[in-house]
Amino acid sequence: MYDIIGDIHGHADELVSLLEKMDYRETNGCFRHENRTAVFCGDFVDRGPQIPDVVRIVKAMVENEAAQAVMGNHEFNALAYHTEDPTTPGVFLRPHHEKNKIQHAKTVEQFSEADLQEALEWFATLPPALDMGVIRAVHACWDSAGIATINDAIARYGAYTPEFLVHATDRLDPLFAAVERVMKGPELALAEGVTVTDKEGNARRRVRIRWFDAPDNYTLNTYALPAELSLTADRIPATAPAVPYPDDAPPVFVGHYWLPEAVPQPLKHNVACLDYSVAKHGLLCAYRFDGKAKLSADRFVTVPSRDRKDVP
Ligand SMILES: [Mn+2]
Repeated sequence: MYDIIGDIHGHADELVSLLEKMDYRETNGCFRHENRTAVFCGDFVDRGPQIPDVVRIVKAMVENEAAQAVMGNHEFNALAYHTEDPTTPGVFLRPHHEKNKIQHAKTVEQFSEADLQEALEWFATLPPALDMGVIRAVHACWDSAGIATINDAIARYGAYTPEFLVHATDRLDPLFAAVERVMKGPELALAEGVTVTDKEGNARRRVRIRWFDAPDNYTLNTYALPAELSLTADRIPATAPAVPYPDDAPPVFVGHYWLPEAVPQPLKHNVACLDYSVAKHGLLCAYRFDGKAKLSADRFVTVPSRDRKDVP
């Protein structure tokens, strides 16, 4: 059976606490459980204080078959950030402008150049999604067409090579849209002049959405994920980029959404997000899958962020 783990973002102490809480033990440099497998939903790097430690722990678990992992948008961004545009020397496929530099700064600071290179090589082996039959895992959105597009490109270019990354960062290329949807999730454009503030303090003109539900029973403020109470309760345009997740499909686990709640619960009976904002005074979160297709709030396990203000 599987223990699925959300965004870690360089919080290695919390990761070790969570693994130990679930009875994983470290032997020969690798955490493992005698009869369970960990599944990581991506976003190992950026933001936190112990990024190389997180990468070392997760990579050892994956390489020793104690865990599986999918790529998060932060690993994808790191690959593009460190890959030069083959046609324009000195220019990188993810531009080195201020916002991107700040988002990735802690990773660059904490790794030696050689260790960063090794980490990037490992990121390039991570699949965009995992389908184990009984469960599925993806960083942001289970978009079957997008996942197929990415897997086809991996087969064609041989992993996330510079050639793959050139196409994946070209806004006019179908691979760009596929990566956006699968690793970053579909987003809904807000009306002219309306913005929301994200966790990094950036004003955004688009919101992340409950892609797994059709928008019919929601209004704009509740269709946003997490809910954005600053938005109006307007109807949602029928063109909203939903990817409704079938009621009879196996449970799918995602990270990515920075959920603020203190008590995790499934987003619906077969969809759960495991990102409870450990990088912003929240929780590191896992789901202990017990074989039941209907997800349940009592299967979540959490560890508070060490920098939580309300915990001594
Ligand atoms: Mn994240």
